[in-house]
Amino acid sequence: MRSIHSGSTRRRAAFAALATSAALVLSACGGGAATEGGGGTEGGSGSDGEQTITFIPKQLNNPYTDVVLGGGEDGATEAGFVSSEVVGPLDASASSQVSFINAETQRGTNVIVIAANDPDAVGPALEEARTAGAKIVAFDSDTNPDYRDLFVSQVNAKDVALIQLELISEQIGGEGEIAILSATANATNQNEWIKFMEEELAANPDYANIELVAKVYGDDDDTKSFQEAQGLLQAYPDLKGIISPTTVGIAATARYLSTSEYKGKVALTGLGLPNEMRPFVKDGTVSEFALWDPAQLGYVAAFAGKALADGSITGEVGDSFEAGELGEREVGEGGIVLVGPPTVFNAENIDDYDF
Ligand code: RAM
Repeated sequence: MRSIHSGSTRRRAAFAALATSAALVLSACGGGAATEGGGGTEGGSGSDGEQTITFIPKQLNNPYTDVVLGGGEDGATEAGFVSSEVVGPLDASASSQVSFINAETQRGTNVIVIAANDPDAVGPALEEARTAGAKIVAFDSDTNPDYRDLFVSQVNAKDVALIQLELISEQIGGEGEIAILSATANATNQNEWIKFMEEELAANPDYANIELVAKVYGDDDDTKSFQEAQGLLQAYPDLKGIISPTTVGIAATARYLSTSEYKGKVALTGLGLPNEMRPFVKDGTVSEFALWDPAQLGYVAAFAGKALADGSITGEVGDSFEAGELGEREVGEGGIVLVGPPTVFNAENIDDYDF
């Protein structure tokens, strides 16, 4: 649905410092968090609600992550955390986050916000953190629901899939071969979107003449994504379009296409950052792509974490909490809090956005 042009993005050009405050405040809480198992008021905090929050993104060297974390830092401050930190791996492989989770457990961090590189690989470490009293908020990419209190999701996963199919279908005139260039093969968010895309391609008669011929993985690594894009066009000379549901993948693919013979002939859409995609929209490599406001994801996750740590919600369906200037948010089915909506960016509106 194209209704999704949003006028309400907060547009935080939030290339915030990745390492927010260093490890100072932790001495105030120490192991206090480890003593409170759950649910009560002021639960989990060491002293008078002085709670700490740590964000563990999929990877640190990702411009999308920087925007998400800028919103997270703002949210953490506004929600009243005494310290907000960011730790995480440089690569998005399945188990790369485990040691970071363990370190937070040892420090007695009250709220861990995580974008899971793998739904299960982080499970045992998160269980230990919870046993020690931490609240777990997944955002961007969910864990197995058993391991977290809430998942703050961009947009309903199926809608994320559908908008990308609509865009590619329009751009290739409703027929031909397409491929998906994803992030890592184990990322929960990517795999959910791809699953919904495959189901819709099979079920929706509008897409009967579109054939998904390949799924490849650039691992949210710029060089690998670029090479995978190149490889796709060599392997599938009739390819009409590429969907890349990752900001790293779509930018690398656009860069490849922009100087290749395929520019303007092979369509590219997916999920991208306006600031990264602007040159490729202006030079005609890309006509339309989508994304939500990443800063809002971090912002809402921080407020969700505060409500959990305060014990004002437990993550049950129907729980609600105030998310600062974004207003009240409710926990839906599956313990999911939606942020949305997505915006479609094109030559007409891309200059209105700065993230
Ligand atoms: C990449 C990551 C992230 C995803 C965005 C759209 O930066 O894969 O998880 O949500 O793209």
